[in-house]
Amino acid sequence: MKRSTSLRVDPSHTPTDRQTELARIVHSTVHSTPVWDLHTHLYPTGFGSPVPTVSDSVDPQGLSLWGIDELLTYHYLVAEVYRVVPATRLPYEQFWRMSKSEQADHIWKNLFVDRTPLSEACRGVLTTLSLLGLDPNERNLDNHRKWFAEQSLDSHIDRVMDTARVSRITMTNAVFDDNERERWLATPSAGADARFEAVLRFDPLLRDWHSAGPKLREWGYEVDQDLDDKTIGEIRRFLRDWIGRMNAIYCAVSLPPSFRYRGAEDRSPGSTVFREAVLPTLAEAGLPMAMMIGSRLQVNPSLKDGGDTVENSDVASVVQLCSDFPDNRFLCTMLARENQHELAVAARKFGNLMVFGCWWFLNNPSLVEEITRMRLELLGTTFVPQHSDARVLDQLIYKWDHSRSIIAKVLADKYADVEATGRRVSETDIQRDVQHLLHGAFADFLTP
Ligand code: RAT
Ligand code: ZN
Repeated sequence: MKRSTSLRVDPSHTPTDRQTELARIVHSTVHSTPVWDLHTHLYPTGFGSPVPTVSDSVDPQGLSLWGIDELLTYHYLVAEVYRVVPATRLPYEQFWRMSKSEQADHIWKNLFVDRTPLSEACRGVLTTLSLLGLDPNERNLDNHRKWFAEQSLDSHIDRVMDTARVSRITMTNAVFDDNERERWLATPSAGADARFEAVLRFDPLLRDWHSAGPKLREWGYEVDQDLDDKTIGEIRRFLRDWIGRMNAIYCAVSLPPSFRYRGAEDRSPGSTVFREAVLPTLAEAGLPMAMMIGSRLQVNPSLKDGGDTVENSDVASVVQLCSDFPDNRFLCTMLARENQHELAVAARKFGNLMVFGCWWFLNNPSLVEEITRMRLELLGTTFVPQHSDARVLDQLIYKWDHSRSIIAKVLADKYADVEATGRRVSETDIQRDVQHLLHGAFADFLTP
């Protein structure tokens, strides 16, 4: 049988005209297709903002972060500036006593002016400024500050979502955080913004029942430390109340590398709460459970949010949960590079497992490329390639711009491989696949 050879990969690696054309279509489709960002730490205006502007009132404890000073004091950059100006020269307590603007000036000078901003977190600030029409070559922050102060948060949210082509932002709503919980109670409509969706996050419930229990009691739930039937019922009521109050689209926890789930005999408090209270409540509500596994907290507490690290986790526990709870759906991301292959293989075995994102220390171009390529090879388009984890609104711009370029690069290679077999890939095929990766896989998993 005669086969077309025109699309076979050129051994000299010079792309054929068709490969160049394919890459062009894929890049433009990936960059223009709206994405549903399934995990961020962003908030609508209803949660207040500490960022001063000419039009918004300042709420010093407000949760909605944006603007140049917040971009530069992102915890990824605080950790990086301590690589070049160590604590022996600037003690941590002194840094934390500085105003936000002084911290930002310190980071700008040391990472962006005195050195080439090569790291991914530094490059992200440059991309963000550039795509907002600001000059990334400024020696000081005066002009950037002036520009941000002239914006209003509400319209800036629209501008950023438009620039990043983010159609929906998923929040992380930590019910054990007093500042956040009290805002939901005081202003039940705080989360009511069509651009945002809520997620009920309750790490202490699974990580530290001994501190979570007394909190629940304080909030009016009749729980006992020893997890009797009545206590399980009360934890379920607590979850139902907060799912309803937030109108949460899923529930989430971050779990340590040491997290293990060993089935029905596993009587540890965390596993008992998970098995008997959390998962039945979620199955009943029809909501997925997101597990972000692998961050070891506070190995250097002086860095605050930047003080956590990564360690290998246990994919077997995820497999056990997916197998033991077929009526539950699990979203899962893991922090260690070493866990990625095993997790993708687990997703081949369980339809109730959706792998998502290249989380935190994995959100670097080299690792996003490797992980996305491997996932496409094992899972086709049945995974969510990325989430932003943005803590500062403007970060949506760079996190999505950088991730989209890599997703497009990997997809273009994969389409070329498909075409090398003689099978044609149409523009409609590409649009359907990209829409699925950036929106549909998650949306379908929410409402199967
Ligand atoms: O990526 C981050 O900013 C981390 O500090 C965490 O917030 C992590 O993403 C989490 O959700 O726990
Ligand atoms: Zn996060």
